[in-house]
Order: sequence, then C-alpha cells, then structure tokens
Amino acid sequence: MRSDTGQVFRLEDYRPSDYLIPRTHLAFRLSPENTLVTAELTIERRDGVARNAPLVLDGDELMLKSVRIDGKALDNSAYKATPDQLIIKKPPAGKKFVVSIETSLNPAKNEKLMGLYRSSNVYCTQCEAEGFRRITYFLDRPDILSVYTVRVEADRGEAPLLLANGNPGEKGTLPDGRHYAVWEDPFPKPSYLFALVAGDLGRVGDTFVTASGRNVELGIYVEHGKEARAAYAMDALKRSMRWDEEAFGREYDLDVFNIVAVSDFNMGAMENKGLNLFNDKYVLADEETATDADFANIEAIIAHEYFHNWTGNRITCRDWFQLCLKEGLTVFRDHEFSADQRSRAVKRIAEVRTLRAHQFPEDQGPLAHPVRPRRYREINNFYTATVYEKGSEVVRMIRTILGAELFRAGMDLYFERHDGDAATIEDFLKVFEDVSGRDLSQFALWYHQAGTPNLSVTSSHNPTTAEFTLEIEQSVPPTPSESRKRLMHIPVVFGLVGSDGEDIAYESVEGATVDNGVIHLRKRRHTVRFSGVKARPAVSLNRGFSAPVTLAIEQKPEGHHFLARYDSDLFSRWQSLNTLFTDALISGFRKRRGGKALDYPAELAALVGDIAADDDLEPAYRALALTLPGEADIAREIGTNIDPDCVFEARDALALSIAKTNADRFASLLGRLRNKGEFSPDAASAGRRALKNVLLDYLSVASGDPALAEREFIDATNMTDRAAALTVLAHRFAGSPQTVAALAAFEQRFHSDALVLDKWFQIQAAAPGPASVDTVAALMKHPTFSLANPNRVRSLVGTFATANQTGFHRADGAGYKLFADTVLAVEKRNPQVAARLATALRSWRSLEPTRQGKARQTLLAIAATEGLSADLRDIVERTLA
Ligand code: B3K
Ligand code: ZN
Repeated sequence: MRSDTGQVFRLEDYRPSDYLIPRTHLAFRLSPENTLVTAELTIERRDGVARNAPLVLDGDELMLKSVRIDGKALDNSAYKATPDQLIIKKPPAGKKFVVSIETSLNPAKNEKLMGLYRSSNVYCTQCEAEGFRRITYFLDRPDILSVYTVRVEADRGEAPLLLANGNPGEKGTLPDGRHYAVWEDPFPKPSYLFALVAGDLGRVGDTFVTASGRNVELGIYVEHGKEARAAYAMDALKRSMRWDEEAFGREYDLDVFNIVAVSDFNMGAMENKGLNLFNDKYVLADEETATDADFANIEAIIAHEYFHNWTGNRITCRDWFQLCLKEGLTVFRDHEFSADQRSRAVKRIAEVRTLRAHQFPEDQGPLAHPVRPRRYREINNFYTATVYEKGSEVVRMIRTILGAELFRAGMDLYFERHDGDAATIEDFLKVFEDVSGRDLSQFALWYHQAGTPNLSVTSSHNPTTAEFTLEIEQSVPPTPSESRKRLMHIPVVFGLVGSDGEDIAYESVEGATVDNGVIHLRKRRHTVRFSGVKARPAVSLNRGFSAPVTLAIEQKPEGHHFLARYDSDLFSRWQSLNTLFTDALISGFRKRRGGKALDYPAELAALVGDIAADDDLEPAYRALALTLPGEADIAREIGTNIDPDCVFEARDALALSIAKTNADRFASLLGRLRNKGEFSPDAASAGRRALKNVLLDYLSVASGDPALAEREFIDATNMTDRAAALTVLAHRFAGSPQTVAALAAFEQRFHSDALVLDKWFQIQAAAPGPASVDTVAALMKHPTFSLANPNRVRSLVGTFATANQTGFHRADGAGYKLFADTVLAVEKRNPQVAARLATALRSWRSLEPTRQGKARQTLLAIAATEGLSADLRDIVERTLA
C-alpha cells in the first residue's frame, strides 16, 4: 500500500506541464497475473520550455520493463524509475520525440480496483482520478489531452470480447488461441477517461439515430444470462441521448457507445469516452430483483454518465480543483432529465432530501470544503456531496438568476467556446456573464466559500398603509480554515400567499432587487417592503428550494399548516409539512431527554391524513409527504448533544400518533392502491407502490401486529413490495416468527444473486436497536459477504454506519468498534472504499458527551494505526481536527 506522503496540492500552484502528449498508442497483452503494457507516447515540448528539460512522468506501483526514446533503448543513467515516477533526465532537444515504455501488471492482484483489474474474470479499468498511472507512466493530469489508439490482445477463450474507447478498428486472430482488436478514439482526451474491457460477457444491442441522422451502435454488456435485466438501462440510454439533443442541443459523436456492467466497482459508474463502466447495481434491473428506487437510480446514472460525454469529456477540467465543473453541471443535467421523465415536484423534493442528508452535514462539519476546493491531500476524497450536489445547486441558481433562455444561451456558448478544452470554473461563469451582461463575481462565492448560509426572516404587516415587510438577514457560519465569510448573492424565489391560497399581487417593492418572483439578496440585511398588500399574507420563501440555505422563518404553526394545504408551489407545500414535523420532533426529543411524556398536536396528524387522502396530489408526492424526517435529519436539526435513542423514540411516537389517528383512512387507501395489473417501472406506478408501502408501515405501527406486513411480503409480485414488507417486518417486528420466516425465505430465494442479497444485508443492517451490532457482525461471516467487494461492504457496514443511528451509536461504543475494525480491514485492500466508509463519523461532535468521547477514541485509534493510507489518514485527521 502506498502510504501517506503528507503532500498537499494547492490550486494556486497550478502550472502547465513542460511537455504535451498529443498521441498515445497503447498495446495490452492481457494475462491475469502478468499483463504487458506497451505505451508509445508522442511527446511535444511546450513553447517556451527549455530544451532538454527533464520529463517527469507519474506512476503508481508500476514495474518498468523497458524504456526507449525514438526507438533507442536508454542507458540506465539516462532515466530514473521508481514505482511512482519515471524521470527522463535529459530528453532530446527536438520539439517532438517518441517515448516507448513497457510495464508489467498483475490485474488479478489489484484489489484497489484502480488501474487495470479483474472483476469476476473480466479485465476492466478505472482511471479517474489517478488510476491511469497504475497502467503506465504518463503525465496523468486532466489538462493533458491525447488522441489514443489502443490494441488489446488476449486469449480468445478467456476474453472473446475486447473493448476500448472510441470506434472499433482492425481485429484478427493470432497463434496459440489468442486474438486482438484495435480501437481508435479520434477525440483528444485526458488519461482519466481511458478504458479497456476484456472478457466473456453477454451483449444487449440497439441502435440510435442522432438528430442529424447518424447511426450509433449501442451495446450493453452484462454477465451471461442477465441480458434481459439490461433492457431498462438500454431504454434509459436512448431516452438520455434524445433528451440531450432536445434540452441542450448535444449530439453523440462516435459510431458506437458501449456500457459494461461489472460487479466490483469503487463507485456508481464511470464516463470513459464511448465506453462507460458501471457498477452492475446501476445497470441490472427487472421487477423480480430491483426496486423502484433501483430503476430510478439506473435511469439517473445512465443519463449522468452519458451526459458527461459533453460536460466532462468534450470539455474537461483543467485540474482536479475544477472537478465540480463537470460533476456539479452533470448532476444538474441528470436532475433535469429525471424531472422531465418523471414528476418535477417529486424529483425536486427527493433532491433536496438528499442534499440535506448528505451535503448539509458535510458543509456543517469538519469535512466542509468549497464546491471548488483550494487544497487537497487525496483527490479521491473530494468526490463529495458538496462537489456533486451543491455543485448542481449552484448551476441551478445560475439558471434562476438568468432565466431559462439566457441560461441555455450561456450553455450553448460554453460548448462552442470550450469544446476540446480543459476548462475552469472561471471559464464557465464567464459565458453566463457574456450572454447576460450580468456581473457574477459575488455569485462566484458559491464556488469558493464553504458552509451553508442561513437566512433568518421576520415579517410585519401594516394594514393602514397596506405595507408588508420582510426583514431578511444572511449569515454564513465559519468552516474549517475559513473563519470569516463574505456576503453571498442568494436568489430566493418567493410568493405572498393570500387567504384564498392564491399568490397576491403587490404594487411595488423596495429594499432588494426583485424580479420574476426572485428576491436577490446581496447584503447582510435587507428590509424588503411590499406595498399595496391589504391583508397579511403567508410567506412562501425559497420555493423550489431556489438556494441551498437553511431558513429560520418566524411563522406560526397555523402559517405552516396553511401553506402545507394551499401553497401553489408543491415543493413549498412539502417543506411546510416537513417543518411542522421537524418542529414537533425537536420538541418531542427535548421532552424525552427531559424524561417527560411525549404528545403531539392532533392537528398535525389530521393534516397528514388529509394530504394522504387528497387525490389531486400524485401518489408519489403523497408518499414523500407522509415520510417523516429521518433520525439523522432530526439530529442535524437539533444540532448538539444528540442522544440517538431519544431521537428514535420521539420519531416513533410521532409515527404512532399519525398512524392511530388515520388508521381507517390509511387502510382503505391501501386497499385501493394494491396493484392488480402488470408491473411497470414507470413513475406513476412506482408512486402508487411508494404510497402503498408508506401506508403499510403506518398501519403496522398502528396495529402493532406483523400480520399485515407478512401478508404483503407473501403476496408481493415485485421487489419493491417485497423489500418494503420485509423492511417493516425487520424494523418494526424484529425477532417475531413472521420476521424470521420472511428473512429466511428471502435469503433462500435469492442466495445466488449477490446484488439482490445486498438488499437483505441492507434491511438487516438498518434495523434499529442495540442488537443490530451483533446482527451485522454475524452477517459479515455470511458466505456471500466479502470485504473485497465494495457493494457488499457498503450494503452491510455502510448502511449500518449511516442508516442505523441507534445501532451504530450504541451507547457502549460496540457499533464504533465494529466500524473501526471493518474500516481498517477494508483499507488493507481498498483504501478508497475505506476512506469513504470512514466519513460516517463526521458528525461525531454533535453527539452527547459519552458517545462523543467513544467516537473520538475510535477515530484516534484509527489515526494511530501504522502505515495508514493517504486516503484514510486524510479523512480521519480532518474529522478530528
Ligand atoms: N466521474 C466518476 C467518478 C470517479 C470517482 C473517482 N474516485 C463518476 C461520475 O461522477 O460520473
Ligand atoms: Zn459524474
């Protein structure tokens, strides 16, 4: 394992490399334990660089076999090779020369899953961010764009399929049962987009005709026998390709587009040019094995990786500090795609829930960093919710500020101006300034400054003067290494809602720029005065979650009740109900902490019942509305001195109050929602299942009897309903005979399908209560579990650490112990996955003192481990700082 060098990379240190690599020829002679890679790099000295300046190439755990320049072998003294670097001390003085490098690799032993590795006997690669240097020595940085030709050679029996980026070229057979294929990618690309796959896989094929009439061959490769499970992914791919033409005018540019599903993958998927690699979890789906959430994720991730073809591949990043240039923007694009394919309001609510669950704690804790970070020790630790999700919110705000038309004009200019570039955030902002004439310099702070801004709002109404006034104050809390914050430009979409539920018209406004229903906050305090407002309105602020801020608004519960029923903005209706839930839960928590009895306002339960029964609202929306904030959400809102057991009890009691009040209504609604027809994964059908399953949970809580969930489990005809019923059994009726039987039946039925068994791991890992520590420890010995497979680790231990507040934070520290042992065991194989897992303790400071002390000891123990990887050390030290 490469241990930590302690090196810090800084944005301000960026400088272009001395040399360029306009052409790259790679030849792979594949063999599981001894693969030979020949790289022929055309090197070009950059203008202004001294002749003979040393050429320093990156490596990582490489073994050099030979190096030549312009065909001639180099003297030992002419270069220095270590596993991490190849230095050609005095390259030729000419402008261009060719360096040929041979390295040998052991893909079968590569458990880091970076570079070239084997997954279920398939050769595959992962190069982002710095995996290419594990294949050959190279200028492994995103601003080195090269045109690649790749020759792949392997045993035909072992690997009948040979794929790489770009378009297929020559292929042929060789002696000894071997064969080869050549791939050519005409588009210059950074090394992180390189990919190769070789193995024996099944193919699902299709074609796509682009807007300008070009034919593209589409292929999705999966394990033999699983082809039918790739149909939905193929459908999502074709819809993505069409959508990008329609929404952004972007056409696909190669003759083929291939996707390969592999079972050992560090993340979700990878956008390699023309050859996307996917975690099979995000390709394979049918009604028997995948939930509606899986289908929605597949649709979104297929789209995301496809959209990278323009935002990421044709225009890439100058350096890794600019990661959000491709990630934030591409997340924004996939969000818009899903919103268009499904329900916009439902999608937005789901996005905001995710943002709050993952990005807010990051921004509010020790790992906070700007959307564009200024320094890093390990770049893989910066593929974060801040870069991705907040990065997307920032792009959304640009559209809110400019309006849809100017936003599109800006995007068009971005593609036109920067196609083929390795660009920066400054380049991106400039196109929007140029098309709109607006000054976005204050807005740019969203990229540069960490932390979630808070808006605190009070209002007053003067009936005599018919004036309504909002006092809005912004503040950005300090974050690590940024104690003083500057004032931001925050676009707040709003409405003043009259007693009939309609937005009221006001005559004029002063105190802030207000245009098209957006208040532009730029100063610390704004007193925004609306005139011509006769009766006091309810204020609907931050509609559609126009800015990723927290909002403390002085509004009586009646105001929230009113908006939850009548606001014309569906997101804000949901938000109002959510605020009521959160306020109730916080006071429930405090009562519980103080040893007092829990009681919740009857009006709240009644409101929930009315929303559940409102057939004007789509079922998917109602399902979200009925879902209480999660325990971690509640803890985040409380902020400090968290006892997760009290949070759990407060939440449980609110669920019971809602369930008891509405049991009859919920039961009849559930009866109506039971699916009778054929399965379809479409959004409307999924929404009905979602609502039905939320009701199933409430009804089970109300009755205290597992019979209903048992019935639903046995009768289920698809994985969504089956997994939902099993969750109710395992979480609400742990240890009951019905639960034991259902868990065994599930295991028995799906034991040979690890991807499905992951759901079984997840459900048990998330089962609340102290016993779950032992359950998880026991499941780690299950024959399907493996510390080497990221999906297994994430499903079992990742779920336990992030979705089981009472189990993970067990007061005696047993959860932390199990967690630390696992993190360290995983780290020995795969530091990247271990580091990601370790972020689960990032909110340790918000715990009550006993747990806080135990969490800290756990982190200190990890930090004290010898030979820690750069990945894990970086996370643990920042978490403790
Ligand atoms: N770009 C990849 C993520 C690579 C992560 C490297 N640690 C997938 C994506 O965001 O589309
Ligand atoms: Zn991405």
